Amino acid sequence: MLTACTKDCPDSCSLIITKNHKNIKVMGNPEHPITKGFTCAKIKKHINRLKSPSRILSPMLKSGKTFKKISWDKALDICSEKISTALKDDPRKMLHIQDHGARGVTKKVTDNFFTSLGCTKTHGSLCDTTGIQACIDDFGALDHNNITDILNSTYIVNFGKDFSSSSIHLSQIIRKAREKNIHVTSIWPGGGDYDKYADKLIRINPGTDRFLGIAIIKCLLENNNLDQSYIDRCTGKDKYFDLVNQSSVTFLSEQCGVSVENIKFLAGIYAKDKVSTILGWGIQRHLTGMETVRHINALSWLSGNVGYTGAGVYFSISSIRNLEFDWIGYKPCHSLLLPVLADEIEQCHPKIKTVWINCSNVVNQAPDSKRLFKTLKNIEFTIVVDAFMTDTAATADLILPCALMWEEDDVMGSCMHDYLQYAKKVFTPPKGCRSDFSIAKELNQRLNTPFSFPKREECFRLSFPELDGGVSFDTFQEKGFVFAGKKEIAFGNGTEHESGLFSLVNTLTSEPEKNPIFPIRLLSLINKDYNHSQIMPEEQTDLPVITINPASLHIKKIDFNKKTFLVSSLGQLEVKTKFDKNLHPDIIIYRKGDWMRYKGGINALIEARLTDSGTGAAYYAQQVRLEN
Ligand SMILES: Nc1nc2c(c(=O)[nH]1)N[C@H]1C(S)=C(S)[C@@H](COP(=O)(O)OP(=O)(O)OC[C@H]3O[C@@H](n4cnc5c(=O)[nH]c(N)nc54)[C@H](O)[C@@H]3O)O[C@H]1N2
Ligand SMILES: Nc1nc2c(c(=O)[nH]1)N[C@H]1C(S)=C(S)[C@@H](COP(=O)(O)OP(=O)(O)OC[C@H]3O[C@@H](n4cnc5c(=O)[nH]c(N)nc54)[C@H](O)[C@@H]3O)O[C@H]1N2
Ligand SMILES: [Mo]
Repeated sequence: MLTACTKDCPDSCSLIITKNHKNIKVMGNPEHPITKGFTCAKIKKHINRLKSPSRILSPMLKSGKTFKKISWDKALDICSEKISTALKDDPRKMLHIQDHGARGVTKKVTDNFFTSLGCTKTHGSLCDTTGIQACIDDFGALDHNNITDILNSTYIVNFGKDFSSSSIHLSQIIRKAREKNIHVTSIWPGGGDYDKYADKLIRINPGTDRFLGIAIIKCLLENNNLDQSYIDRCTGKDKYFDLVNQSSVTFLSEQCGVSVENIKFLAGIYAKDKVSTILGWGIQRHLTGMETVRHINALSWLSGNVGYTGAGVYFSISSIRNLEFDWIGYKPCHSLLLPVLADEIEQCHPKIKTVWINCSNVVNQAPDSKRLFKTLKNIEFTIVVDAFMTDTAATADLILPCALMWEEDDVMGSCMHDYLQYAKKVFTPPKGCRSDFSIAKELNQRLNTPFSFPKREECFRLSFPELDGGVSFDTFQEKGFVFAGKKEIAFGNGTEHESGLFSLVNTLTSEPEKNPIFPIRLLSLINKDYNHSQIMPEEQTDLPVITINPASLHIKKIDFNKKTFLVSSLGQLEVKTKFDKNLHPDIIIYRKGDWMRYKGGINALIEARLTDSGTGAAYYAQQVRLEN
């Protein structure tokens, strides 16, 4: 059966599921030009997730220290009573949190239902808003060339994208590019599978790519290799070139830890090649994440490597840009900043009394998990819609068990390519589990609000765009995917600012002083095998693992035969240690996603701090040490 993946991942694959007796097989759809017939590790694991013995199969109401099963009727009565009380009093006393546990049109409609109630929502994100803001400031919009246009470049420069971990379909494009003799240089702090997808690796001090960006510009300028036609189409030139002139290449090289030789090498590429510049999302999870993305955008623009085939910067695109949502309407609402949620809830006026959380394991995935856990626990009534007893579900007064991917129909786009996918329901949800959409719909009936819930298929039809060639919704549904892109090349006629000009960044923030108490930078990165925290409890039997360079001076006194603890200003976690001599000696890598309930949960050690965009979480600014 044809379906698709709705997980929070740029690849947004079209899939084929076959059932042969008890044997279920998931394959990538060979017809889909990006999926190309193969899938990733996390998709294969999803089948087990659907059948997991840990899955919650009935609504559960908190009773003393445990939960007791209750009927859906009773559960929905409680929800409507709690919510209508809050709404009558002041709708802002109810908080709705929804992230991207699963994506799609029905999730967006569900989200909008809560907005329509006038309740408090969240803004900012745990993911990508820092980089998005940088791109909007520079280019006036978030956009990039069609992803396969990378194959028309003559060189690829990759700032911190671990292709095979976060996007194996992009790694396939990179592999194809290398077969065409397009070379790749990756700039990274060490670790991961970068060596498999690069001709040259350049190790950088974590969080310092902004210095590298401006150092390359300095070399280009000295050799008269900037593109005058691009310089002419910029705003903010005086301040930017002041920054360029202020520091020497030697100083900038020291700041980022990249040799002058390698800086000149990169300048040579930007001078002579048609460059595709790829920006991983890790670079924007440092305190100066926005500035970093802006400096790399400036490098691409000023060297003339944006706006035509083979040349462009790739951060991301909006996954809903090819869907129509005008029919949904938009209502401004009171909202709290997600990356610093505990603070925001505690300081909120009016005081939050009821919370509804769906598609999010916010306690586990947002920073300062222990504090957020307590904050949510202290709220009068918390409702969590999830399929598992996550760190977030454990704060609930009422848990509603949800249907998961492939147990409901949905339609979704991608934040990397311009295809829409139809995710067809393949399995009946277990008795007792319901989709977010149907839960919200029933709640709406009980609350008797003016919000009108179209039928599921009606939502899809209303969101389906008018396409060149007139492909109908029915054809799309039958084929499982459709191309909905509007143009191949981004910024071909200048930027999307009204002036058409590129806006140059005007700051270069210094690095903070070294921290003698916590000398190691903690990079808490995604896990190849799972989407974020979507790991089943039965798989979480071992201690969390960290990776460090065996030559790091910071571990000289550690006896790895004894218990080892990762320590930050917020607490400690017992860990197992692996070694990787390619890692920057001042970093530790932790593959995030395991839960506090099972001796994991790295966000309990990470302080809630905002990046320079004011909307993103600066996870990778966290300093730590190891102890016995
Ligand atoms: N398997 C799997 N795939 C996923 C996800 C998942 O959970 N699991 N999640 C999806 C989602 S929502 C997202 S947002 C993406 C995230 O995808 P990515 O952005 O590709 O991955 P991250 O691991 O978050 O980013 C960290 C990368 O940035 C690099 N890095 C960190 N700091 C620096 C720095 O200062 N400079 C440079 N040059 N590099 C640096 C690290 O080496 C690391 O490889 O992945 C998506 N794909
Ligand atoms: N330390 C650190 N933390 C990070 C990051 C990092 O790099 N470092 N990266 C961040 C990034 S990029 C992201 S995108 C966020 C992700 O943060 P979250 O979106 O909170 O991530 P998930 O762990 O995928 O949690 C989603 C939850 O939704 C549930 N779920 C799945 N499908 C459905 C459904 O259909 N309905 C309902 N109601 N629930 C469903 C899952 O069981 C799961 O518990 O985390 C961020 N957290
Ligand atoms: Mo993300």
